[in-house]
Amino acid sequence: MFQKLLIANRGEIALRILRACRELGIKTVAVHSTADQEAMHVRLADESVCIGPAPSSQSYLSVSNIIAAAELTDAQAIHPGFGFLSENADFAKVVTEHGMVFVGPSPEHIQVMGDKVAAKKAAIALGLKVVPGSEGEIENLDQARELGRRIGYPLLIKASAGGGGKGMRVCHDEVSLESQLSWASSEAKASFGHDGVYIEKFLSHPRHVEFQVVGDAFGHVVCMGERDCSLQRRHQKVWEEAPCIALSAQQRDQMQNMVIQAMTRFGYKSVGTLEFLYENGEFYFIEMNTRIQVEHPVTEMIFGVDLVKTQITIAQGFPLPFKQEELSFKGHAIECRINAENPKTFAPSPGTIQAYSAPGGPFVRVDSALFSGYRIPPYYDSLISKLIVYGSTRQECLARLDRALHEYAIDGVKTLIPLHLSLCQQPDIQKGDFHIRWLEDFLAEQQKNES
Ligand code: MV4
Repeated sequence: MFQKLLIANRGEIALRILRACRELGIKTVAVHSTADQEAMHVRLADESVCIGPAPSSQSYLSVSNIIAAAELTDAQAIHPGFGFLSENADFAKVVTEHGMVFVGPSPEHIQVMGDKVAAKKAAIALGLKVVPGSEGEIENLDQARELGRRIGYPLLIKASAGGGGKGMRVCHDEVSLESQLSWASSEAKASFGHDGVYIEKFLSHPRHVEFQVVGDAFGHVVCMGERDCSLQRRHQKVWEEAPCIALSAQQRDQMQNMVIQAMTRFGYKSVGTLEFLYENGEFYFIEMNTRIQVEHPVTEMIFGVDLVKTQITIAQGFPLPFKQEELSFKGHAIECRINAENPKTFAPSPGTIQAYSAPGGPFVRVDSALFSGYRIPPYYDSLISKLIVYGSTRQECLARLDRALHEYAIDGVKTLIPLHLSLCQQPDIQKGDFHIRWLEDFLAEQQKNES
């Protein structure tokens, strides 16, 4: 059992972890930059340590400062949250080498899934279907040409070191293949310091569907269904749902069994998410995230499971507290990401919260570290709150979401609340009829109508 855990993060996820620890009887250490002196996670933790100046490179990303803070406070474990050091295999290794527990998977599992080509190869070896494409990195133009003739255009060129959409390039015909390849390769070199690229068949209007898995140290793996995260802008998710209404119970069952089998073979331990593109009734694995994700609450709501507590107890060496047969979901949940941003331009809007009043009532959850008078620093991610709403049906969930958004008052900064309110009114959203391009198309259409 851990007596004390250090939270190597900030904002709402630091609070989320802190709450899980409190319920488990684990003392918490918050770390913070000088810009976060007044932050809620610092106030609520049992202890706190300042780990450096405002820029995250010198604080939340500083491995040595975080390790020093953990040693200073005698923490036995470090929870990385998401972002920052959460998918840094070296950090996970260093934590272990200092005799502490990293609350996450092994460095080896993080490493494999962090390299997109290695991840795809691993997925194939584990029996998952992937998007047709090159087996590894592209060696030369002839190889790319041959692939294009075999699988057909359009193609998508992706950076092996990429992820999150950086260094991707669509290629519509063989004529432009050479130039697109060199574009993608230089972009990859510039962004990631590695110019390797691989090629896939380009799927034009898929949904982004991701499956939540949890594995323990005893070789048991469970799957808690899926989330539909298609509504995103520039690879930033904006709205997430569980379940994905496009799936039949049979399809879900089949996919769950596939990912359970794959992750059991992989020996995966901790929470994780397998991302798929879903088009024309088929799933194609694209990436795996080896961390707790921003949108985990929608799964918690429909399964009635605390994923963060489960993640921590597994890291402590306890077995999974449930079998797959004991898991089932009910109803529907939606999460809206509320960023401190202009809802039309998405320009960041840091500043002071002049007045704050969160929505309430049945089946409404707000994961946020905001309070009245809080100053949102300009240094970090603009996510300031997640509004998560549950309904026994999707329709009820949407009506509740709309009323909760109307209740939510955040004065002093611009937020995405007006965007979410308008999304609630869109017929496509009400029908659940969308894909990964939908939101950007909608925003472009809105702009056109305004000018
Ligand atoms: C794709 C794709 C279409 N076809 N792969 C975006 C980032 C990375 N996670 C993979 N991504 C995509 N891969 C093929 N073969 C479209 C995307 C994509 C996307 C994927 C998930 C969620 C949002 C997206 C937005 C644009 C493009």
